[in-house]
Amino acid sequence: MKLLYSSSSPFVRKVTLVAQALGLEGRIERLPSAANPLKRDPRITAHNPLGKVPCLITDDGLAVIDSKVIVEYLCAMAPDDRVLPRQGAERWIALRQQAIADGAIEAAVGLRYEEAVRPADRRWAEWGDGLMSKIDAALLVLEQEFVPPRAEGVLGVGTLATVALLGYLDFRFADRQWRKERPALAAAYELVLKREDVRASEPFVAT
Ligand SMILES: N[C@@H](CCC(=O)N[C@@H](CS)C(=O)NCC(=O)O)C(=O)O
Repeated sequence: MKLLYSSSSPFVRKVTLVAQALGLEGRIERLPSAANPLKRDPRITAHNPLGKVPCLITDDGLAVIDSKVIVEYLCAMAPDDRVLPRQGAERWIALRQQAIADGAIEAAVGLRYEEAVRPADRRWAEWGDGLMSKIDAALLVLEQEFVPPRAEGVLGVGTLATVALLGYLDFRFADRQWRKERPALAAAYELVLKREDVRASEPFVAT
């Protein structure tokens, strides 16, 4: 399998964390790309009309797009109830947590584009505030629902998506200091950060 990726993308990170948890990371070749809402990268658009990463190209040549769908694809390849339960309430709780974390990531990426891509004279402060309030509300729920992390062992998709969110907030929005408002989530996150597999996928800007 091949993964069109960006080293700073939180959605790519979530997929990477899930692949690691399932023991599939060694089967994925990573292809560099430069996703940008304005400058479409032909390396991505050749496979994904939306021009977004992550995009997983299967061994059969199918381009699987959207991180949630890629997570489903990987979990179908190497089913593991600890990552994503196959049935019952636990499955829907895990998918719900992923959806909340993903929605907050979407807001954070949108905010990043507002700050890094939109010309300063065309920005609208209320729009940015609206995105930030989605992130704040998601963090409140995730703090209540974050599965107490273990120092070792397999983490579930809800936790992994939350890790991708928190890592991205630290990476792009460190000045917002989310830990002040959410100390319990911060304490749980510190435990997860002790894990080598989590640290190995921390976001960075490729040079
Ligand atoms: N819903 C998609 C969102 C993916 C996404 O927004 N990726 C960003 C990078 S973090 C991207 O490719 N942006 C380029 C663009 O918006 O055109 C997913 O879960 O994979």
